[in-house]
Amino acid sequence: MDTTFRDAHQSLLATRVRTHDLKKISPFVSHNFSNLYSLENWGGATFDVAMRFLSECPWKRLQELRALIPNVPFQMLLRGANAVGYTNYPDNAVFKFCEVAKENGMDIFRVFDSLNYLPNMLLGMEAAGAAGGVVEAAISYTGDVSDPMRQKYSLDYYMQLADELVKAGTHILCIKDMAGLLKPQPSKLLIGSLRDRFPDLPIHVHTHDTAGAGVAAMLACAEAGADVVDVAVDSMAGMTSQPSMGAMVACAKGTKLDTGIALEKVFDYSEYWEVARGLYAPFDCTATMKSGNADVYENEIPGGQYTNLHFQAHSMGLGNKFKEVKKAYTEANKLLGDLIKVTPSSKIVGDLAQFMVQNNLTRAEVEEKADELSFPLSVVEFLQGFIGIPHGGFPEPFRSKVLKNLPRIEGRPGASLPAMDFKSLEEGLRAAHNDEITPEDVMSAAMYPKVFQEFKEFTANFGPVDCLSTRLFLDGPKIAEEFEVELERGKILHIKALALGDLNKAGQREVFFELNGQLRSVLVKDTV
Ligand code: 3PY
Ligand code: ZN
Repeated sequence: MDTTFRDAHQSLLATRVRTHDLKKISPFVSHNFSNLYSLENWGGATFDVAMRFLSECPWKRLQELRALIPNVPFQMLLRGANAVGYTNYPDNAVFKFCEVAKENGMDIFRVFDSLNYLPNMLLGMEAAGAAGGVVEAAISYTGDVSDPMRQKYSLDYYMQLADELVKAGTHILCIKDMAGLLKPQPSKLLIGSLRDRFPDLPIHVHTHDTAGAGVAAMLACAEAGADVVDVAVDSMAGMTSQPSMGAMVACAKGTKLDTGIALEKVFDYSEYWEVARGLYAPFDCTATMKSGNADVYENEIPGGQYTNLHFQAHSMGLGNKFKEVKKAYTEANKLLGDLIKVTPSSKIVGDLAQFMVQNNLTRAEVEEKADELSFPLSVVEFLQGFIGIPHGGFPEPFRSKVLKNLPRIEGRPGASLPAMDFKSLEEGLRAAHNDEITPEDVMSAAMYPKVFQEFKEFTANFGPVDCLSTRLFLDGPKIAEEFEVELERGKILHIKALALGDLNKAGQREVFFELNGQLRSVLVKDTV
């Protein structure tokens, strides 16, 4: 599977790649990579980021890519009962979300839960299956199955969970190694055991290359019987992203694992992404992060979060604090009982780690003063049971000391949430936006009410900015620059930026430009 359109840029470029740049390379993907198992191009953080930071509609992205790539299965990441959000939604919202995603062209739903909490996973699997999607249940991997000292997440733990998911009827079984912890030895052990237990079940493995052992691990997985492994095109691979497609294709060439993919095509694909990636330089983790790091085997920070934490530490001028944050992350994880760490449980561990660094607290101090400290809300809600129950239960006496008399949720959180009323949601949206509201819009509002509202207001104000090239979108035109904007096929605006007026009392400037040869001007708020 090629993750370039989703996880690779989520992990390297803060999820900022725009539909504009995905569309440009889509015909090439369609013509040259038709024997990919699938193309991961949706879900995870892309849904939120598309609206929040790119001011574009995630559904339109899916529709446009589907039209350009009709011949490769599309794959998305569904956070189980959290759908594409950060907390549990009512069950009917998850079901409806999958239904609309399937109608818009999604094929394969990789379903995981951030605690591997089975009831949450089953809910997501049912929703994807009821929508007619291919269900890929994903076990999030942590620890090291080849290390006899790491007993909490042992081979037996994974085999038992796999039994449950197979019993529940998953079409495909995925091992989701979100932090890149699978070395060749545990890969052989885990995938080999799954292969023996389920000879006919398709097995798919996901990893990140944070330590630099990704290609070796994926080769070991393939040799042990995995059917599909995840890679990203070379110029979008490595470090916290997936291992390199070119390296995998080359290593498998001429062996029984030969992919049949032409390396020259991978090089051309990579060349496109090398240039496109340059457009996103302000968001590129390589601005500060220069190499992979094997310390991930200790802190177990997922790929996307690793770059996020690194970026945060550096942007606060605390570059040297990153090491401290990583150490605190390891300690925070132990405090919380050694969790599976992936969105959103990874954010909870990260929040606790930052709290410890900011307040200069050790693990022993946090444990001792737990009843006096004012913990981040995410930590408190986790202990209340808002995202489910972790393997082995909640850590005691830590939980009781933090929660005191706060209520605790028993069992699956979504089961006690009232169903979402889509009809009244739609009516409210129609009234608020004086606009045609689609079933896709209703789902965007169901997932992210405030973000959707701001996205609609932005679009009403500024028009469809997804038509702009990425440089124009991020930087704006230079004075005297001429450019074209294609609103729809054949409907092209020719624009020339002419001059900027003085700042007025309202903080605005008059912007002069030519539009299809006519002189025009608009007042624009100067936010710089
Ligand atoms: C996400 O949930 O977005 C992830 O990529 C988890 O690995
Ligand atoms: Zn991932």
